[in-house]
Amino acid sequence: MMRILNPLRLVGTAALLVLAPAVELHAKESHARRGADPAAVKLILDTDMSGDCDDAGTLALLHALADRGECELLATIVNRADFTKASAAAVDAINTYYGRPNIPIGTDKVGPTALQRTSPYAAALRDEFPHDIVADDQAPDALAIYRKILADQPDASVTLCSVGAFSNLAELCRHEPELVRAKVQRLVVMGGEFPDSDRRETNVATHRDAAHFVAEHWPGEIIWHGYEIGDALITGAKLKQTPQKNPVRRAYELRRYRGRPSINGGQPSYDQAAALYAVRGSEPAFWETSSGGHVRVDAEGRTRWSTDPAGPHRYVKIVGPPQRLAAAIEALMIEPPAHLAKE
Ligand SMILES: [Ca+2]
Repeated sequence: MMRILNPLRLVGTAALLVLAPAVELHAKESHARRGADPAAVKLILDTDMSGDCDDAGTLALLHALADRGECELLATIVNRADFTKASAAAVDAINTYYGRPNIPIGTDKVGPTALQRTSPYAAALRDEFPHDIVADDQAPDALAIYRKILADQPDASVTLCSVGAFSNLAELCRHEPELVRAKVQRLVVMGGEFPDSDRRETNVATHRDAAHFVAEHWPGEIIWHGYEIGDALITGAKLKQTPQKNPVRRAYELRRYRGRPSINGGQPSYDQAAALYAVRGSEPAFWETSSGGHVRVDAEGRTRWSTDPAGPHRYVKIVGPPQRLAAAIEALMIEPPAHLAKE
């Protein structure tokens, strides 16, 4: 599978880092469980921890990858804060369960413009599990956290993974384009549907203007994971094997999918797919990544793909049976936190 390159970023020393071969991503897997790996992917997750519980499953997956030394969670940023104002608390509860209670958390203050709702699980995670962060509207600002975290990192070293609305990314892109250009190696987003779509995918439609702005102005590479990827990946039922004190399990108990709790049979893994790709890259066993192009967001919130070899965008397709990829994702979602295994 070809390595994804963005010509916009092939400048100065950054080019050497961007050109690191994809095979190195696989080498990281052989380093699994050796502890902190200096080559770990430096990751910031931007999540709408409120509606679908795949955000909770995604954070579980990322903590498992962090436990394996494959990634370092620099920050967990919240977008699309819900009416319970408990999204940051839900994130903090999961981070705390996995032994990382001090990962910086920021929340969006320039939020979505549509499809607001009340989370079926965020308030429960806030009320039932240890955490120490305040309500979403009182929590640190997402843009301030982005500024601080990115400024502290080496050039071209940070991967961003967005699995919700584009609100924070648009603010970052609007106010700090040079910081993004300098520090961000890659942006992986869950959003849209590819190559063609006749419907409005939620992450795009929730804040259409933000998604449009990011698609037009993001100063670097974007890998798009469309709706159709995660829709084929059913996970979550095996969370029943994890302890009751696992807040991710609780989220899957409370969020309903097709008239039943998500934990009873699982539900799609839109966000886990993007996060796995963000950390491990385009593993040939699982992914095919398109050639370059442009994603455009139309006035209705639909995504449109156009091929352009010099374009900064690519989209992803699943290779092989989705069940195989789903099994790999679910295994990471239920992996016991390393700090508890030592007890
Ligand atoms: Ca999400």
